[in-house]
Parts: sequence; C-alpha cells; structure tokens
Amino acid sequence: MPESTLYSNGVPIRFSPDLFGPLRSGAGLPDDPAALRERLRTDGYLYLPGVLDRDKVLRLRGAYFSLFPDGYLAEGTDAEDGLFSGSVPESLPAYGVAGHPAHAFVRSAAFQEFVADPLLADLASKLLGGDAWMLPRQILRHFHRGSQLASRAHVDLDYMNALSPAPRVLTLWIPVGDCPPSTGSLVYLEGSHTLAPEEYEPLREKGDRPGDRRPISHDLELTARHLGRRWLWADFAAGDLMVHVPQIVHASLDTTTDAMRLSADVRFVRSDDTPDPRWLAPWSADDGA
Ligand SMILES: O=C(O)CCC(=O)C(=O)O
Repeated sequence: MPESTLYSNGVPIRFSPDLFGPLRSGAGLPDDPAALRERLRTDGYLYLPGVLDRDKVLRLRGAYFSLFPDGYLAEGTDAEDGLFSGSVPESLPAYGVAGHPAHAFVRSAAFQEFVADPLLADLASKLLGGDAWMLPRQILRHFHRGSQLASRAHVDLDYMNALSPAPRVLTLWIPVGDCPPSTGSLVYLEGSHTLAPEEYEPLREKGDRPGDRRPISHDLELTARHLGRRWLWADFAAGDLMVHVPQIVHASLDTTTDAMRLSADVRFVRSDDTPDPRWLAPWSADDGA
C-alpha cells in the first residue's frame, strides 16, 4: 500500500479511499480485438500487467542509466537499478535537450529496437481497428526524488489536436522499471474519458502555468474533488503496459524513492489518418509540442 500522503508537483494528496482506487487489470482478458476494444471503450484504459519481457525492459533501464556521468547514480549500484545518488552533476545539460542522455537515448538503436516490438503495433492495430503506426515523437520521462516534478493532470488530445480525425490515436505508457506510486507512477481519473471538456475547464484557471492552457491542473486532490472522481493507481512493474485513449485525464505522482522513475510513452495512429505534424520528429524536451 502507498504511504498515507502522496505528492504531485510538490502538492500533497491523501491516499484515502475517496481519492484513490485500483486500476482494473486486463490480465486474463481474451486476446480478442472486440473484447479488448470494449474494455478500452468502457474504462478509457487497458492495464496489461506483465505482457512485455521484464528482462528486456530492465536491460533498457540499465542502458539508459549507464549514460550518466559519475556521481549521478548511488555509489556501488548497478545502472539497471537506477538509484539516485541525491546529487546532479553540474555538467549535466537540462533534461531531455541535446546533450542530455535522454535526448540521445530516444534516438538510439537500443530504444528504437525496444519500441519496435511488434507486440505494441499489433495491439494498437487491434484496438484502432486498422493498420496502425507509431508516431516518431516518442517520449522518455525520467524523474528523481527531490525534484517535485511530475506530469500535471491533462488529456493527450490537448497536445495533439491537429490530428485528423482527432480521436483515432492511442497512447502506450511503458514503465521502464518497477514503478509503485512512491516512485512516481501514472494515475488515471476514473471514467474521465466520458467528461465534456467544459467540466474540467474551470480547473485550468487555478493551474500553476497560467500561460499554458493545455494542462488541467497540478493539484490532483482539487481535480478529484472538483470532478467527483477517484484517481486510479497500480503498483506497476517492469513488463507492464498501459494503453489509454486521448480523452482520459491522467497525471503522475512525485518520485520519493531512491529508485528513479523511468518510462516511455509512444503513440499510435491509424495509417490512413493525417497525423499531427508536431509528432513527426523525434522528441526533444524543448520542442514545445
Ligand atoms: O509519464 C508521465 O508522467 C506522463 C505520461 C503521459 O502523460 C502519457 O503517456 O500520455
């Protein structure tokens, strides 16, 4: 069970039954496109524990963390563990921009081979009901304790609204390492894919980024109470896979463990659709998309 108080962007949220509930597991769902689509339509997400090769996921974790300068990882630990030393070397460029390991890593053969796993494209094609392809802007997210940084509550559609027709896109979120809530897992607002955007519009007024209308809120308790819904969580492990629709409200929690939060999120669209042009180039943290 998570601690009694969790944080997102430094803002506390109590781990209580009125604010949190479990994600419904898709383990044991028949490998039948109609059943998978129906579950995705109902819940707005598919939580598929253990469908990826855990060792492969952990090797990817090790390959990434081995790119960091001395002093970043806890002394005497394996890169695969991804344990933060507590200090960031001054030589490290800002996260995800050219020169930072995450920027090179999403362009590396190791990462590209990993996301090219046919399991991902096959699943996306089944769910989208036609041949699907992965958008080249694939994001690596890495947070360490103490940063008080996490993803604000948002819907993906607000970041890719030039896709046509808009709703035919799916996000696959892959924890690259074990990721319980204290390590900064993703949480989903229950049933929020059925909300009209006007229902969460007022929350944007109270956000911590007044110049950016895309995030809904950095305050997860306020969001849950305003919309009368719980945040759904899971104790994610390396090998798990999440799929979500672009209308569902989701966010992430702050990392409070030595183990760092590492994940990849990739998006698939139908190959007969026109993709949002901002998603056609490899990701860089300063690309503004
Ligand atoms: O990993 C995160 O913190 C955010 C990921 C996300 O928003 C997504 O996969 O759509």
